[in-house]
Amino acid sequence: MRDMSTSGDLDYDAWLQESPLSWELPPAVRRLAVYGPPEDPVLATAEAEWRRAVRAAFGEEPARADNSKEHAPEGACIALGLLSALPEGLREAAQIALAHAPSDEAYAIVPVPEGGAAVASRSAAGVLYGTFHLIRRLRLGEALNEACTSSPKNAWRMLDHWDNADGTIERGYAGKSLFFRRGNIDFDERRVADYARLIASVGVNAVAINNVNVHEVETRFLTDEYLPDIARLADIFRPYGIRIFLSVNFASPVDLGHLPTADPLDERVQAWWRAAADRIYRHIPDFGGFLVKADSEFRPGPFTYGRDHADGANMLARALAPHGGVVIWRAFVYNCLMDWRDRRADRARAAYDHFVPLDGRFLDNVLIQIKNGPMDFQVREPVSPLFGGLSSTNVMLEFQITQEYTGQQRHVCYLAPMWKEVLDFDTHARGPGSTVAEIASGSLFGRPHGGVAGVANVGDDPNWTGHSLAQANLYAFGRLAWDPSLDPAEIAREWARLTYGDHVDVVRTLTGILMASWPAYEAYTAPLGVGWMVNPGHHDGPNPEGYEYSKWGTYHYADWQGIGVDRTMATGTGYTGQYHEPVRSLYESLETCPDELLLFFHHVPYTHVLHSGKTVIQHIYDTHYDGVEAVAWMIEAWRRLSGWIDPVRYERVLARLEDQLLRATEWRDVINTYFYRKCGIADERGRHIYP
Ligand code: GCV
Repeated sequence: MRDMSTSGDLDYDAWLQESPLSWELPPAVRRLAVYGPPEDPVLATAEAEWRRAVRAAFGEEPARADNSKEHAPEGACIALGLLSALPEGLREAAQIALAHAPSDEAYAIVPVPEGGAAVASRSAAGVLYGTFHLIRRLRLGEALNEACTSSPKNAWRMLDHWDNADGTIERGYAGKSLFFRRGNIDFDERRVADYARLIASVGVNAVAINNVNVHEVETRFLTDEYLPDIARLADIFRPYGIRIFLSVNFASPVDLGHLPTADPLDERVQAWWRAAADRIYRHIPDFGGFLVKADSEFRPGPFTYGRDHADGANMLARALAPHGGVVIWRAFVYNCLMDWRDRRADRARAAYDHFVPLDGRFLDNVLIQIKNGPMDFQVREPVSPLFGGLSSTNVMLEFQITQEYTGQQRHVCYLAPMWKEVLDFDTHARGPGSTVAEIASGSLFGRPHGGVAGVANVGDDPNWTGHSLAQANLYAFGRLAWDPSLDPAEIAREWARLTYGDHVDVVRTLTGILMASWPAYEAYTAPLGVGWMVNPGHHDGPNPEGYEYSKWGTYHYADWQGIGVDRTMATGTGYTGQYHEPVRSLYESLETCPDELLLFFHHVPYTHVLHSGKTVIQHIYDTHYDGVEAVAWMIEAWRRLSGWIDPVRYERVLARLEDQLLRATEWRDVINTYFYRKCGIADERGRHIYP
């Protein structure tokens, strides 16, 4: 493979840029002491990463400082080490700093008495995360020795790849798979290792390598034919503290094992899965476990045998338990053969209706993975009521980093502000403060497992993510999964500084574009929470009735008088009843329902007046013009950076933004015309809406 990091394409290094720094090499950085078993691969990665960062920044590597356990290092230095291996003087300070850190992956940075800083953790992975934090500080010109402790809020911080064995990626917008080609596990080791370091640098510790839609070839990943190669992938991820998962086909005992059934209560089936798990762990001793999409969108599952999701998940969990593995079972279960004529049927209700009755029945090594909203990663949805609906079950929050419904990486759409709203959302499940962040992590209900997963947005494009600015989403995902209290604008600033350097206008402009991008995308696409106005299949571009009369349960019911789905308990599908009070009443009432979700919860006339004071129809017209103007502003702002950004990245982003303007204009005109034709109400500002 082309060595991209030295070919002038700075996008390849993403937020781990290697340009020289303009300031003097600080004395402490000249020396490095490492404490812990030299054979530990993760500790070795921490050391290698620090050396690499110092060499890139200052042109020379640190010398080895004395690392005897007997006494603290003499003189200023950087120290990296396991708490148990640190010398007395450093250990005490680090011990105090880590005393209340709940996770073994937590790290502390403490000053070294004679100058410099020590990164310490109870685990090698923690040392690695702390080292990457120190590298951030180094690149940002911040004090290295400022004391801090950081503990991940979520035990699992996971990326789900929807990669297929043939090399395609379902909903992928950045090229082909990093792991598979032409039906084989076939990868560029260097590229996978570079990916591992990128995601480890933001705290990711698990990767599911294949699509939840498991086809024929991927079903065979559980066999000796494929496992040796999968083990080679695991070997690359391991030194970065990352465990791998496989998505599995629930019908594998039939498809692979030639059993007559995949019934989870059948002993032959149970034995088959036990043998499969034993085989996997022989190849990959730290294998994470299975990710399962069952009884969803035509995937096989326990329903075929009259069993439920708890029966299915627990059977797999029992097979993995002796090895310390977990089952991540998806809650994305709904009837995808619905009848649009039935206004009482509601896909939004499905996950809650299926899983709440099973609460308490899942084993401790099962996590139910729940999409952030009740539908499917739309630009605006309410939070799934399953958060707070389940209290005796481990859950995991699923975001979609890949921009299926949010611009397919042709539009810039920085998703961290949306994710932050989800994480901060108060479900009131245990009274005020019962946020999704507290639930997903497991803390609110005292669950043994929890986490956040994101559907990966990367492929083999030279810049990883197709749109260079979509790298910010990958970065922000990791940062928020580690610490949901972070501010998305701050993350954007940090990403911009690390990725594009510290020029004040560059940072301000990039942060401004990112922060404006989700609101802009929402403004020129599907209004007021209604969603789904996309072309069926590929989900790109405007098509207001693309999903209206389909079987997928995705309707907006626009007619000549009004639009929206009545999901109230009083007159609609009753979906609002799945929330705890006071959220339930907030959404139930037209008076209190927030504008941005109005059409998700209510069917209203176009003349309905929003809290903003505008009618629904005028809001639709105005936001569609505003959204396009926001993109025009982004282009202007970006152009002003010409000369301040290297030409490759500058032109690449400019081309995407210019294309986005055309696409946004298309959205505006199709949507505005659609509604104008429906209701015949003119734009009060007299702009040209195509008849
Ligand atoms: C992987 C949506 C997407 C599918 C995806 C599915 C899921 O329906 O369009 O591509 O399948 O969600 O999350 O399972």
